[in-house]
Parts: sequence; C-alpha cells; structure tokens
Amino acid sequence: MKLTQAQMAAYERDGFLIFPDLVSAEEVALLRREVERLWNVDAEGTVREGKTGAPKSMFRMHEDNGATASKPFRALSRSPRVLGAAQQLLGDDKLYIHHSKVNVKAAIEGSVWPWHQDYGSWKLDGIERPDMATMLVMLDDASEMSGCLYLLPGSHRWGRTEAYLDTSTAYRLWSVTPEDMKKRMAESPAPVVVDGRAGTCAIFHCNLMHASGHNLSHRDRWQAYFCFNTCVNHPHDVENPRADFVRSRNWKPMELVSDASVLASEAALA
Ligand SMILES: O=C(O)CCC(=O)C(=O)O
Repeated sequence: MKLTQAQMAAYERDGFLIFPDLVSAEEVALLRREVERLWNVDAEGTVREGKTGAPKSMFRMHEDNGATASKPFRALSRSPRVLGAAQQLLGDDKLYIHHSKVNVKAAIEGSVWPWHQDYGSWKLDGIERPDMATMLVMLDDASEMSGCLYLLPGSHRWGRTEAYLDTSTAYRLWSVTPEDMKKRMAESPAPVVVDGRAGTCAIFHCNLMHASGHNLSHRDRWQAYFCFNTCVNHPHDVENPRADFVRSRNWKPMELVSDASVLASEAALA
C-alpha cells in the first residue's frame, strides 16, 4: 500500500487516517481464532478486569517467542498495509514495535479508556521524541454502542499535555485531567467516531487525544493495536522501567513480508 499525497497531508493535519476493510473477513476470522486461543494463556502481560477476570488487554502477539506469540498477528504487523503505512508516515524504514496488544472490551462489563495521549506513557518509558504511530485493527464490527474509539482531530499538534496516572480501571493509564480535556474540547472540532466493519483500521499519531466509552452492547469489542517507533528513537534507560511486554527492548528494524503472509501463516499453525 502506498499512501497518497492527500493521505499524507490529512495525517499531518488531523493526526490519523482510517482505512475501511484493510483487513479481509478471512484474515479477521483467523486473528479472532488467535485471540480465542490466547484468552486463557497465563501471560505476564495479560491485564484482566477486576470484576470478571476477563482480559482487558493481552500483549506481545507480534514477536516470534513468548506465551502470546502469534504467527498471524506477527505477519500482519510486518505487512505492507501496516508496517509499510507506518514507515511512510514516520518517514523512516527502520521501525520496531514498542508494544502490540489486543484490547478486549467485554460486553456490558468491560471498562472504559479515558482521554489520553499514548506519548503520555511513552515519554516516561524514556522515548525522547513523539515519532511514533499506532495502527488499530478492528476485530469486531465497532459502534458507539459497543464502545468504539474516538479521536480528537488535530490534537496531536498541541504537543504532549501534562498527564496524571488514572487508576480507575484495571490498566493504569497516564491520562489527561477532565478539567484540561473539557477546556480543550470546547475549542476543538468534534471527536471522530472510529466505527465500522471488522477489518477497518486506523493509524494515529502518538500525541493524538483518544478515548473510548462503555460497551453497552451484548457482544465483546475486540481491537488489536501495533505501536510503532523509529529504531533511532528507542527508549533510553529510566529508573524502574516498565516490563518488556509493554516497553519492548527488541529494537531490531522490522522487515516487510507480503500481505499474503497473514493467511499463509495458518498453514504454519496446523
Ligand atoms: O481499546 C480502546 O478502546 C482504547 C485503547 C487505547 O486507547 C490504548 O490502548 O491506548
């Protein structure tokens, strides 16, 4: 996939791009089988909801080792559609993944994600510059009812905003205070709803404000995220670094594989 000049300009202006049907129904079905397989894996990185024990986030699908390694997720993370798009937007062919994850927002009981910038956490991981972008992959049809993501257009241009550690959900997240967010949203364009069919993807800048609400529907909402950084921008040492599953130290440049590798990886699973 080669992004057009218009897409590059829109990313610069808005801080995100949305790609309907970037991942096929067959690929989504395979990735969903992988999520089901990983559901009960007892991995260090899996964050479970306090009330139900259902996963909220599962990490580290993209590596070729470890309890949550997944060939289809690894292939997708290196495909021209995903890695190639991130390379173009970050202006660098040498990228690695800071972390990958699947966020499971369980029907009715799954918890929310407050307004935040990802770089709020990643700067504290020791990453010097906001030269990072995340590709989201919908593994379900997502709607406002099911707690889809919202993006605040242009907010990446504000730079990094002061963050506080929100501990109200099972995943401790550096978030923007409600007071700050209310002021800023009053002066911003309306948030964009990232909804649509499973297989829809969105790539967004690490300083873009985003959030998602409750899943009031009867079905879980599953979404995968690949968070890219440029290799030269890898984290420097910090005191008490977070674990490797969320702050990778595998800074080797990733290599592109073909788009067909996602489905081809199923043969390797058999
Ligand atoms: O999955 C979601 O609804 C939001 C996730 C998110 O914002 C994050 O993981 O940083």
